[in-house]
Amino acid sequence: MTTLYVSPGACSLGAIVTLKALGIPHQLVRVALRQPGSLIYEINPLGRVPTLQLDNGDIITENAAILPFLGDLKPEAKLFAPIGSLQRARIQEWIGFANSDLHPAFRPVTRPELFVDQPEAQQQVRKKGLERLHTLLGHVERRLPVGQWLVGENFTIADAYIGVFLGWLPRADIDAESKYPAIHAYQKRYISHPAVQAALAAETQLRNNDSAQKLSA
Ligand SMILES: N[C@@H](CCC(=O)N[C@@H](CS)C(=O)NCC(=O)O)C(=O)O
Repeated sequence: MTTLYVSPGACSLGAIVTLKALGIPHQLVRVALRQPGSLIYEINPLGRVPTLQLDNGDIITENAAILPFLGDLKPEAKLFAPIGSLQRARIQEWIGFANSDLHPAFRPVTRPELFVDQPEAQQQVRKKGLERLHTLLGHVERRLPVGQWLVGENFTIADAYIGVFLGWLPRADIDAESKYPAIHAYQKRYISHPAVQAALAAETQLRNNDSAQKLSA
């Protein structure tokens, strides 16, 4: 069975949402991050989630590869778009932005110790990181279509992915409701989407039950 290695609360949520939206039978395996000896290092040398393992044992890493791969398995679900279409380019545009800009922009804010040792220097890194995060969020805020998903009327893999990070604003002490109304409204729609609900429920199950490291669906 297709296996997705995940960690509740991490960016693997976007891949779980995609599996749920596509209705692909799968198994979720919860792994510990940044812990020597964790199973994830046997599957992905970088020790990162999401990591997808196909029935034949092949491994795919990186959201930017996993999400389009899954989307293409079921074109009729319209989570991705046909080769050569502008819509496909738009979806990839958002995925590139999430992967290269939005996701990494959280690190200096939430984990400044990755960059510098001194506490005062960490505060400075956090401050500069927050400025950059706000610049990127301002871009998202201006580009979010009202009452629609990111690329038209269909919920796509771009939504599955970006929605994860827009849900992380409280981690950076950013109040979306007062500062980014379009993001706030979008996030409410994202959370209500049935696939997101199913993915969050699965994460809760994995979190709550120590023995349920694996979950099949
Ligand atoms: N560009 C990668 C980033 C994956 C990534 O950094 N995942 C984090 C969780 S959000 C992780 O596994 N961190 C553990 C580590 O870096 O050791 C992707 O989008 O798949």
